[in-house]
Amino acid sequence: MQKTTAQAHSNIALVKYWGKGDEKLRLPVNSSAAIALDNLTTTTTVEFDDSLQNDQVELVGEGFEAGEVEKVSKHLDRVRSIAKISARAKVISQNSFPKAAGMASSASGFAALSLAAATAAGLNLSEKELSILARQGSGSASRSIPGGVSVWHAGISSETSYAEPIRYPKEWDLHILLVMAEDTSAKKIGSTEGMALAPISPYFQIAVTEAEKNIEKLRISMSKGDWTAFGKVIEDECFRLHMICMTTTPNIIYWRGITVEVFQRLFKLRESGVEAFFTVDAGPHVHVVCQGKDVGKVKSALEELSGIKTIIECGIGDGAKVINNHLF
Ligand code: 2P0
Repeated sequence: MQKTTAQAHSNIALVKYWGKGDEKLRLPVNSSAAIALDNLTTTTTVEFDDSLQNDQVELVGEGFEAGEVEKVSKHLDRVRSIAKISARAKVISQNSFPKAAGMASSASGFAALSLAAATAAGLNLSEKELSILARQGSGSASRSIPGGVSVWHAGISSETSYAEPIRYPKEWDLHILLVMAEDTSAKKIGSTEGMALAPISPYFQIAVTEAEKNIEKLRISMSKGDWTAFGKVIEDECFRLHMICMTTTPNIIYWRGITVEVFQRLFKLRESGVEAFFTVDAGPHVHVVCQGKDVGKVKSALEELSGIKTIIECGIGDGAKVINNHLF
């Protein structure tokens, strides 16, 4: 068994995962689609060692909370079970972005952990098998295995619920601006907890049906190179997710004032012919999806607003990969 290090990127959903049909296997109620973000990366080194009594898990510079260590150990159990080994592991992980900033680290985290642990355990899993494995650690991690632009098929079983890359028009030169809000004061209800409440919404079933339609619309817009239609799907999906959240009990509003101000500024920018689109996950920050040629104009427009902490510019990230630079 060899010490292995893997790297994976976070991803932003264009068609959202928000609800599980099977909690234990992490089977989603609908398919979803996402873009991997090249500047948001997790690097993880894993080594199985027969002399260890317990798994040793560390997140460089930040530390894990107790529940998170347990989740990592449970994920290592999945790998041990496939590889038929019992050795405990040393795991050190590092994010290129601060966890406390409220950006999704579970997607890149479980994707990197899956590849590093599987390889360290002597397994040679296919991309599909790795996506299935990563999904069980954290749903969105399934999409960080292929990277690029990917679709996670909801499936009807563990073996049929995985992500694969889909083609997108390269000439769009897709860029994602992660607009970080200063105001993060909203009550913290994490994604796992928030999505467990989703079926309470009276609109939930309709929303699930809409998500599958939106996957198709997204595919069609990309195959036709129809940027405006692509953007309409992204923004409809943002509202679909937040409509579910706002109509559960308790009602959840992840947005802050600045979140809506960014929407309004992008609407205004559209009047001048610059089409940039927004999407928001379980927090106040906005991901702006735009074409490379428009990055400067979008940034200048957003810089007029107060209440933005910082803007992180990302291109499209590649899939999870093994690298040679170990963290220990
Ligand atoms: C997504 N999110 O599609 C959605 C949209 C956040 C908002 O997937 O419970 O950490 O570990 O499977 O993957 C974040 O939730 O949830 C997420 P679990 P996960 O990206």
